[in-house]
Amino acid sequence: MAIWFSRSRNIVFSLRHNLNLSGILIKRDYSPRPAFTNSQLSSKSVCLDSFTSLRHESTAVEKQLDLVQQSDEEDPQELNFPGGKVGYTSEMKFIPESSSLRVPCYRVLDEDGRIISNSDYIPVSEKLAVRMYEHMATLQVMDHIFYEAQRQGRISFFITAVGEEAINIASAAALSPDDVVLPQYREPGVLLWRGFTLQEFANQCFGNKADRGKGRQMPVHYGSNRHNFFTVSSPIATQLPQAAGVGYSLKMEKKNACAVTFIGDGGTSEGDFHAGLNFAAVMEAPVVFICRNNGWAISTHISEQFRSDGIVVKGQAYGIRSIRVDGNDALAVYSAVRSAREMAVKEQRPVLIEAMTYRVGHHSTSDDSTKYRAADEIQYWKMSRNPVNRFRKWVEDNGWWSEEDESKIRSNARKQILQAIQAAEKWDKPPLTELFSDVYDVKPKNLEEQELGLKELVEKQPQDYPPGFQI
Ligand SMILES: Cc1ncc(C[n+]2csc(CCOP(=O)(O)OP(=O)(O)O)c2C)c(N)n1
Ligand SMILES: [Mg+2]
Repeated sequence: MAIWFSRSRNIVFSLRHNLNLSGILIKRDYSPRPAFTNSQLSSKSVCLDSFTSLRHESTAVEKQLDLVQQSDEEDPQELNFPGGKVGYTSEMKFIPESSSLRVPCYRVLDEDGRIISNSDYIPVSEKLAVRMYEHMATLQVMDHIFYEAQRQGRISFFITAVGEEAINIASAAALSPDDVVLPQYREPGVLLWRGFTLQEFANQCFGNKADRGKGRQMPVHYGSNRHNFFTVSSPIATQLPQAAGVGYSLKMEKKNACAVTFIGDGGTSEGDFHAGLNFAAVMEAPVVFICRNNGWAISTHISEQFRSDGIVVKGQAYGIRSIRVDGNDALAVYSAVRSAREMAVKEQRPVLIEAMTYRVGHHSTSDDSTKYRAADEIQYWKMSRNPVNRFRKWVEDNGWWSEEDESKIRSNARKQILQAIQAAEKWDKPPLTELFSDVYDVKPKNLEEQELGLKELVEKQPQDYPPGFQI
């Protein structure tokens, strides 16, 4: 360590000499700062100055100059270390595994859909609120019908977002269409908000000829270039390091946009979660990480998933600003995501949001959650903490929504989704040859062999394939 210090000191001295930087001394204040509220954040001067001093410094040469300069007046009570001075202590004190108080959960609406007085939030206009509510209702209808279609054997698989409608829609509403979304799989509402049509949802689930993924993915693995929405990928958490890369590329191109990635509580146990956060922090990439903490990862309860105070505390460990938010409160989600994306883009930094919610439905159509969780627990979240009902009460109390609007939106959505499903079901499947295209410029020999093998199989067992099916 001593050798390392003296070597870097020599480099810095020679740089200082060669570049004539001897007079540079940047004064830093490392004293602790209070937490910031949204209103403070909106005051640009307060926010930028204070945050700069809160961040741990990088080891760039310019900053090392400062470090060495300061070492001339070394304080024996401090360790002069790259990244900032560290105070010494004679007390052998381990940092506790968690703070005595859990990180509070930011909310704006109470359970009855009333705004809690003195709430710090970004106002939502009538037009936006109605649009958000309409999308939540449409998402509910869509989930219900597709789920039933799977039960009838018309599609092979489905995943609902029941209970997580506020995270889906309010986060989407808070983003700019240029922000690039890298989803997990329980966020179809973001794509719905961005204009992916009900027909496109149906085409993907039926894997027909019109599906942009050419029928090659399982149902619910939606994706759309047009909507800046990466295709859902089954392996959990792979989207996080990718999001760090997308954010960094937006930064290099000086785009007024960020990457936004979603992950579940279970996904945070993957190495990719940690790699993604660390990459984004170190590269100062504009990425908003949204973790939907819905209590369960299939049948694994969060108490078996981690021992930390949820996910929010993990942000600080990586040097990422973080907030815990009530994921069933659409106004809180909207405000937190909007503020986070503003910080990400303006300050070129990642931000982590932990949205507390509950997966009301089964994990997927391959799961029966009554086998591992209490019916009362599901019922409580379905009825007492329902995000759609809560937001509806607020919109209704404002006089922006009526019973008539309610039945109209639901019956229209129902009609359109049924029509979309009927059409999607009738369309042909993509030709099997498509299975072997797109990955390689020139098809390799092993794929040619597999294509031939499949052709022979279809010819040998035509009864296993739709009538008239050809490769
Ligand atoms: C790398 C990897 N491991 C395991 C799985 C199987 N798997 C699919 S979903 C899931 C649970 C994920 O839970 P969570 O991240 O909390 O999301 P939620 O389903 O609750 O929205 C698991 C283990 C997978 N798809 N990928
Ligand atoms: Mg989960």
